[in-house]
Amino acid sequence: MCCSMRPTAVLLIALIGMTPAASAQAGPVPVDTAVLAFAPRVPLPITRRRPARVVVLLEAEERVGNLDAGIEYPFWTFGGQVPGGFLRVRQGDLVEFHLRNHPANRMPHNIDLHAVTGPGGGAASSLAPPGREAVFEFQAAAPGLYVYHCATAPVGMHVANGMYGLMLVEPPGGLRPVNREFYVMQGEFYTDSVFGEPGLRRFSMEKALAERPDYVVFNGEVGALVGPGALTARVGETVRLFFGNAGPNLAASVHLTGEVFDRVFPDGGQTPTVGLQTLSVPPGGAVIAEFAVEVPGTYTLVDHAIFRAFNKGAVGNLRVEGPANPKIYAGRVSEEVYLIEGGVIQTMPTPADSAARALTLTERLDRGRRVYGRTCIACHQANGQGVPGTFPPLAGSDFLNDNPRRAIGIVLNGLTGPVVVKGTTYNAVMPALRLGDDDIAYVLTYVLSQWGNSGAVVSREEVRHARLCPWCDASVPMPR
Ligand code: HEC
Ligand SMILES: [Cu+2]
Repeated sequence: MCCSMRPTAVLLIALIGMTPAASAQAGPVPVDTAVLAFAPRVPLPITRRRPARVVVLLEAEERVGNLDAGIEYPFWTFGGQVPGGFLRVRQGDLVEFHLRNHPANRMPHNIDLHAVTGPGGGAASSLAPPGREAVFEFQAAAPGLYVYHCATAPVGMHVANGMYGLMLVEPPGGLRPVNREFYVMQGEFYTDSVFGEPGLRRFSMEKALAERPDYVVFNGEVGALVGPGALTARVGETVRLFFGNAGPNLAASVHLTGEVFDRVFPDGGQTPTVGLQTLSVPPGGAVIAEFAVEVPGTYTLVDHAIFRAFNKGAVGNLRVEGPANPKIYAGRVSEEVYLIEGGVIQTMPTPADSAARALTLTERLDRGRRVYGRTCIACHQANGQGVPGTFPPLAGSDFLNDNPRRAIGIVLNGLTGPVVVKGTTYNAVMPALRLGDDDIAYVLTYVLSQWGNSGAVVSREEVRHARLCPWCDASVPMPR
């Protein structure tokens, strides 16, 4: 639920007045129009050199959006996106905060800003039922980077559904200039299904209580910072990352592969630490990390609690372009992005799931492409070309095309021991994959339709048959 929908959605912050001390020096009251930027964007630095009254309009909006391709979730948001708009003010500003609750919403909402000194961070003063607006004022007294979030009961559910964002209070002199600034926020999603299952998902209280998210993502969506969403910079530039962790449960271990964070302000505070590798960011915490990029290539931002990265979504990319820098790094420059592997790898198959409606061949191929993209691609690669010596190719595989039904057993039960594909012997392990009958039929039909393969079609009946009667085909191993 990110940048694609409303990349530059803008909320107004108007300067409508000045503190007495400021207006003494001021002349005519300046009218400033600033924006609450949406991730990964950050509002421009404050150039004002004195405090002001800043009016903020932020609207709570409940809306269905994408948690991943083909996977929807009923998000609750600040400003229509997850994370909510990034608010940037200056130390000493008086913030007049208007929280609106969209009339089409069903829930009351409020806001707790960690930058606020006062009860509940503003929560009690800002509670608004659908169709109402609450207004309160506070002084941005202490510089730093702060999380804000909804704090309406059940609090955890409002946070888990996406109601959070970051607020930066700049010190009077501003932050030191950099070339790029990015806004990234980590959050968990607890659903009524498993990672990668298409459809409209719902919040699972059971999993939230058990602290077992299906998704851990950056900026509200699997892949928000991958491919066209990747962060970009050029060799020689300096980058500042504003990283927040919404939780609601898990501490983040923020790491950027191939980079050292030069200057870090732990918990968004005032004293920098130099030369860090992995940043601990608690739920409800944030960090400012600055670094120079010296070598071109694709860098990967992860939660280094690594299953969250490769299997639950917490991966993003920073693409650095520019001339090579052999003094610092002389190896091959990687252009490859890390791929999400998903959570379906298991040792034992589960019973068939049955999605009823018969799909057209085009629909089945489309489903198959998705299953491939979240399951097989991690090993067999984007165009089925495999990895020499490790993962056999599916593209033009004589082994596959000679006996497509044998492949059903391979996906169901895994494969180990020597296998000859296009004249080369592979001897590795493919784990059994926890996929339903339909998905296995779709993915094999898809694979067989691609990359010079035979075009054979695999039906769910054949898959069911193979599952129920694995010994019917001697090439399929017996289940344990
Ligand atoms: C974790 C890595 C991994 C994943 C994920 C994976 N495979 Fe494999 N696959 C392998 C390995 C390794 C082999 C070779 C096993 C051996 O040497 O016995 C293999 C072999 C095969 C073969 C037979 C050899 C060939 O090239 O024709 C087929 C067919 C196949 N996989 C299909 C799939 C499909 C379809 C998926 C997704 C639903 C999938 N695999 C997911 C690792 C994987
Ligand atoms: Cu709320």
